[in-house]
Amino acid sequence: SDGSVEQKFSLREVLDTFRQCLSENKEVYLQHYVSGWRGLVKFLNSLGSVFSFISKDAVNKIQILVNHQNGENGGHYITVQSMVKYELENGLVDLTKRGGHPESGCRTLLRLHRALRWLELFLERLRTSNEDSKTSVMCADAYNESLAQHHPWVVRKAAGVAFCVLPGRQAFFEVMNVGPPEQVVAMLGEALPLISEVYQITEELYSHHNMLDLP
Ligand code: 1Q0
Repeated sequence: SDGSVEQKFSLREVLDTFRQCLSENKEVYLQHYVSGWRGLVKFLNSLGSVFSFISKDAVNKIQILVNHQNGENGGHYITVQSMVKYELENGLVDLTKRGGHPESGCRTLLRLHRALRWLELFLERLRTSNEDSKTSVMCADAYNESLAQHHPWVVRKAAGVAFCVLPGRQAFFEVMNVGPPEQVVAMLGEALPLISEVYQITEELYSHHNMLDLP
């Protein structure tokens, strides 16, 4: 390696942050969750300005969570579990309509959580794709199956336009910065169960607290 790799996106790094996300008793560390998203945003930014309306929203949500972590109650924002407990017990979550807590950790994380499902579906498609597969189609299919259900028409339209200018499969694999396609596929095979587990744990927690539709 040539010393410049640190600044570049690396799928391996993102994989590592999602690995670090899970504590021994299967709680999700907020700090690593946020780092994982930072890495993905770095990747998204490298794809060009068409994607900036997406990365801006992601960065905004990341920042809200970081502010909670650095705030005076930051001690409660160590894991997703402790955050949920703290915000619910203290009435810090708008449960049915937007009101006094438009930037709760719970509603903010829920948006990233839904996007994580998109990521899981997209990466699984990439993993099992062949040379002729189109990234735009894989991305759109994954989106329609997940995030799109939570987005209004105008956002779905804009997302559809952005997907059309995604680089092809080979270029995509190259920016992942892992090595030849076989290695990318292997790395995806390793990353997916971790992403999936983080997703499942969060999904169950939110479902348990009836928080899957936070406004
Ligand atoms: C590679 C192409 C990336 C495509 C990302 C798909 C997601 C499209 C989402 C478009 C919507 C963004 C505009 C804002 C929407 C918000 O209204 C919405 C709801 O929030 P709120 O406050 O209004 O209730 N926000 C969201 O739904 C959050 C969306 C976050 C998306 C974060 C995407 C980060 C991108 C990652 C690129 C990953 C590349 C994967 C391959 C790399 C291999 C590991």
